[in-house]
Amino acid sequence: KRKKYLSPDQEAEVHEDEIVDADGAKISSALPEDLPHVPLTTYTRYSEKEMIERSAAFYDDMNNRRTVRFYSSEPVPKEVMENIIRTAGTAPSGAHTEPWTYVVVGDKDLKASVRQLIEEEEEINYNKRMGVQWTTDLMPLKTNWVKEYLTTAPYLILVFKQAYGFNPDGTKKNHYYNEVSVAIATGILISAIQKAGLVTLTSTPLNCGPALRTLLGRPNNEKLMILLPVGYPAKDCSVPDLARKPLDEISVWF
Ligand code: IYR
Repeated sequence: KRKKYLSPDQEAEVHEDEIVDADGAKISSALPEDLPHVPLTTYTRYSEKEMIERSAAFYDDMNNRRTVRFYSSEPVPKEVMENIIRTAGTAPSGAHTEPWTYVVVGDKDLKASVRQLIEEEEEINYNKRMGVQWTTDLMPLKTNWVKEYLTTAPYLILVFKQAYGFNPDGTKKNHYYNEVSVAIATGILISAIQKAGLVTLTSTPLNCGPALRTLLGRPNNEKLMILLPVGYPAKDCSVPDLARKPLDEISVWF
């Protein structure tokens, strides 16, 4: 019986090369223990001039992003949606667990079911659950419980976090930092939508998670984080006239 030190303050016991916890249960690494490390071949170094141009151009593109609540029903190529989801899947995640499931709904009837479920719940949210302060704060944005975009937008993306996963042997797999990993991935998803020339809305349907999970047949380890309609803006689309904080208000430099 010998002890294996995993980190200075954490120890586990090793029996015949198996790591076991205090109760004798086997602990297996989610990634292969002999995972090879290979040279970084995907990095591109740019000149300072190129870096300044590229970062300024990307800022410009991202600064033109607006949250959109009015959508055209014009269809979007499925291949674009696939690329957007692939891009979100490039996000970093705790111990490379990739704790996300993107449920992409293009089916008309299913979008109608999602809309019905959310509007029923949101009416209660606006009238009872959110309270006067919250609904007053939202008044300038002119939002309410009627969510036409849920049926007009060609696609809805429902982002689920996987609170935990499963190893091939059926044991539970820890998903470290799953919430922040999914938040990072959603930021990349929004950027990909902008880059593709489409618009979206980061909506957070309150109290709808479990019912939507059931409707979409997702398992218990998944929790709805955010719902994004994706498409082109409606011809007469308007947005609130908001400004963003300048650099010196969002940063401190030493
Ligand atoms: N989820 C509701 C309410 C809502 C909440 C916030 I904070 C907003 O910035 C906008 C809306 C809705 O989708 O209407």
